[in-house]
Amino acid sequence: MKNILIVGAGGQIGSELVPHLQRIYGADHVVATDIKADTKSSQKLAQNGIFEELDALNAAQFAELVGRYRIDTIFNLVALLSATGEKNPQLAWKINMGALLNSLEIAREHRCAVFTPSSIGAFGESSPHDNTPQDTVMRPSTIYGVCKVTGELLGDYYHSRFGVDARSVRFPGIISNETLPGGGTTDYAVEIYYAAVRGQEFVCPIPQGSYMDMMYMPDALDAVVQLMEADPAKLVHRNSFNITAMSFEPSAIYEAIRRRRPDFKMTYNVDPVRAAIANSWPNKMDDSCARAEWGWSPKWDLESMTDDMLRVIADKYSKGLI
Ligand code: AKB
Repeated sequence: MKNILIVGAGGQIGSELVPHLQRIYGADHVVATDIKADTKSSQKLAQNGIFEELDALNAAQFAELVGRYRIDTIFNLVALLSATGEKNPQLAWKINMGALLNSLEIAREHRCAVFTPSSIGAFGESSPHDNTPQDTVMRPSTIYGVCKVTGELLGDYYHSRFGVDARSVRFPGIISNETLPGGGTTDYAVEIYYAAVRGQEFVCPIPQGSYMDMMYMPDALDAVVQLMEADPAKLVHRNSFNITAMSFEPSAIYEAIRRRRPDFKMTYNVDPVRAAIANSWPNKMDDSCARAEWGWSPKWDLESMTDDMLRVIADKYSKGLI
């Protein structure tokens, strides 16, 4: 990777992936783009490096930027997440598939590599829920999942048909302290830390006992770079690799926080849409193919992540930054 373009850079993953890539490849080699230039995260990206306003559905503008900056690697992070997608499935399809198709087509024309995340959301009720295999039944019940499975197939198609170096991981819920996620089913595992630091009771929308795979952002960032730098000859799979760092259900994260903040309180007000989505997803994926093919090995678990999340968020809170 020499010159990198990130579409949808202002979101939860992009706002941390951009500085991570800048540290490794140099700020002059990373172009962050987002549909809105006036959000807090876009303004921060613009202050710290190259930023361009880009609607990923505008193929001509997208291609012009790829040509102008001599881009060789595209990171497509544009997506409506699982719960938001259910509110407007047609829009979710238009945005999620439109951004991906443009990324792959422009990559074909300009000979770029492409990273685009898939998700645990690509699985469904009929997939095995425990130790969900890399290759198994994938019949998701959400439009988000339908887009993810289609995207995985498209990535492999562009690779076999046109030689586009398309790679992807199935991300679990990503937990981070820079930019909040929005509209996902796993968002509760981020929001709970903010409530704990603010001294508020947390009302959990996910039912007790509903296990999902999760990962702390530093591991997610390492995964992306490690996969994109992996020797292609060693990749049996491409789109997309199961990766996970931990699996827990709401009472486990609540207890982890309570061990550090004994006064913290959580109650449940289950959101039926999110609950149904969570229950259709894996409890825990088998990520042995990622470990074998490109050395995936997460560093953070629930305990170390909880220490770090509470420390970082409390520090921002004490400085009035959140
Ligand atoms: C969501 O909850 O929709 C996302 C995901 C797991 O893909 N965080």
